[in-house]
Amino acid sequence: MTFRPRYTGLIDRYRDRLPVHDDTRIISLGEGNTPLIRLNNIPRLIKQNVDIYVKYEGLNPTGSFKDRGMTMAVTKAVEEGSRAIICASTGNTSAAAAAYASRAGITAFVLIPEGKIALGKLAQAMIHGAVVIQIKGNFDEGMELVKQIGKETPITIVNSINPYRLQGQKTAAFEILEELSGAPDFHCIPVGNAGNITAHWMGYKEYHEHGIVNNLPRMVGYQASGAAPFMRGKMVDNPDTIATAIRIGHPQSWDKAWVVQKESNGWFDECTDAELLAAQKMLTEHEGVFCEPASAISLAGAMKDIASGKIPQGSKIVCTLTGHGLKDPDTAIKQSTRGVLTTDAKLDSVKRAILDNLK
Ligand code: AN7
Repeated sequence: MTFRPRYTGLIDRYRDRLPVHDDTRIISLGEGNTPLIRLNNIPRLIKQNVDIYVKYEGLNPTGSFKDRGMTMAVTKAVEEGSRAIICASTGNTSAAAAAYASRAGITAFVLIPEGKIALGKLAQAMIHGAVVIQIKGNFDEGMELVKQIGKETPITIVNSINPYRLQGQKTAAFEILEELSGAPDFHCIPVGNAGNITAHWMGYKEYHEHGIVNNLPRMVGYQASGAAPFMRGKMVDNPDTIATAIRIGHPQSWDKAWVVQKESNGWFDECTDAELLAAQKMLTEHEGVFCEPASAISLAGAMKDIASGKIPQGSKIVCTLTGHGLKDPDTAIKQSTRGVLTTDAKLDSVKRAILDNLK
């Protein structure tokens, strides 16, 4: 019997494509290597002849794709002698920053918008011991404050304006290319600050330029209608959506994402909260995959663009599911149709509950 070496995280796996040295102390929690799941039921349900895969990034150590960038950003912060990191966050970045900071033995300061962060993410930042600063403002205002603090103090910013973040995140594209032995026709992805769409395109192009694959996907970025600066063609000052992760009106990678759109011959589109919630539910009920509301916008958008013919029949599509559904238990419980049945602890009562609910 032969044993494969233990998976120790994406920096170790893609060491020669990432900015690390042989003696760099790697701060890792075993991130990356997430499943690419082929949807078996949804294409049939929507009566479309397409091949859809979901890249389930919610299975990273802190439950979102942010871990890919955070392992790199915190590794470099520690290498450069930093003792503290800071970020503004709609939730997932703060959870990842908090976890990787405790792994490294440094301090994380996180600025979050008061009342607009999903419960699981807040719990993560708190339990990992981050200094959680709730501001009476939105993500965009928090981001401006963090940039000021970055100028005035030696604290390292770990938002995606930190270039190491995108380096780590590009590895998601490597994994997809390896698993599919080439690029999908379309890559559909939620867009908030637009760091992730930018990082994926970097990863796709890198393998293409090195001749590892010979095709590239068209990148399609989706935003929530109430927070869709790429659709409006300008910044949005009061973004709002139930998908709090992407409640962002001033994307930090604005210029970079427009380049991605042009180079990949892709496009941006928007979905309503009702559409993204419906997609979240469809994935849970028909595929057994639980992602958070913001993540489901990739599938919601893809389904719209398939229905309209913008994504043609026969296409191979990858949708990134950026975060785990457990991040936002409140929305999940509100979305559940069946609810919970309460009965006496008696055989008859339980039997009746079962018989009444047989499919
Ligand atoms: C689940 O945590 O910006 O377009 O502060 O948590 O790279 O910003 C989160 C973003 C998509 C958007 N899906 O990615 C934060 C934060 C989920 C997210 C996005 C986020 P970008």
